[in-house]
Amino acid sequence: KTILRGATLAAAFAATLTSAAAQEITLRGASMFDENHAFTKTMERFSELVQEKYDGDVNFDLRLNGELGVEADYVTFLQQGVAIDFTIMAPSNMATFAPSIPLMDMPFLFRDQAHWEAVLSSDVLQPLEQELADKADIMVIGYTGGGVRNVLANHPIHNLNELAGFKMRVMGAPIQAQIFSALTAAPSAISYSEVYNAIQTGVISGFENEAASIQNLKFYEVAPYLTLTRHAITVRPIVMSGKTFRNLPAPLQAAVLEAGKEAGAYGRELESREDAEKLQEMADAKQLTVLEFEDRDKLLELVVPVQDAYADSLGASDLLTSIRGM
Ligand code: X1X
Repeated sequence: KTILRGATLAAAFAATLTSAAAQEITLRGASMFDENHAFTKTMERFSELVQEKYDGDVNFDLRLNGELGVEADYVTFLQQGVAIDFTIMAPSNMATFAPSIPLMDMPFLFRDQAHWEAVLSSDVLQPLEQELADKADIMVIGYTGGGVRNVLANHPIHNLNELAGFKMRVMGAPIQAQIFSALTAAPSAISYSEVYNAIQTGVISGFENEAASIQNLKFYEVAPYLTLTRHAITVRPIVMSGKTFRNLPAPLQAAVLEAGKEAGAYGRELESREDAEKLQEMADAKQLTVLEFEDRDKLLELVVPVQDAYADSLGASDLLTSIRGM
């Protein structure tokens, strides 16, 4: 007999399927991308690692290509404990449930790759994870990411003057819009699934993203100019619904936690290494024109007061100081 967990949506979209007779468990994951994207490969690695570490039967059902929606949908599913059990997602897409979590992927947080890796290998982000667990019942089981986010536009942008008034899409967390407003751009929060069409129809002139996703979803077709603002190195938690986790046998919980950490390290190495390669591939294929940005130091000056005010409003000034000091 198959038992479908969860609330209303569960009848149609069961997440963890437990066959009482066979004690067989299926964990469902979701990716907005195809099998070539680092997120998908990291979730596949996570599945393999869990199966290696756990003695019992556990199956994985990974849905690709946005079949189950985009991250803004995934966060609701995870919070409600329906449709999916785990995924990888941007903290800034979880802001509705946990206002502090976007601090970990706000633009200009990290000086460089070494700083980013030091933060992600430490437990400094634990207070933010705790808020996500308490308010959304979503657990961070590892950290991947490592893509560098740049501005992508349907026209060339070289400097601050040309960034002024740039109609761009940003992720849903208010801090994202605040930062790009401070840079004098004109940001608006638009669903990721609408970005391609919004650029094509002229509603916006571009957005900001990392190479892996620009290539995977072919955003260069509508926005072929990439300006190297290098404003963020991505932090992408591997997350699991608390409702799923609590239903797992203890040895499987242990396997999930270990596998999450290891898959995260795998994904960070993979996406960081592939980031420059993918940019080069798109440039070589003449899909993208890559432009230097002339005023990057000025960007930093404009942004720091916004970061400080945001951290202050969350009561997280000490945390921000700790991150900056690493
Ligand atoms: O901008 C977004 O919403 C997305 O950009 C990339 O595809 C990824 O970083 C993804 O996590 C999401 O944030």
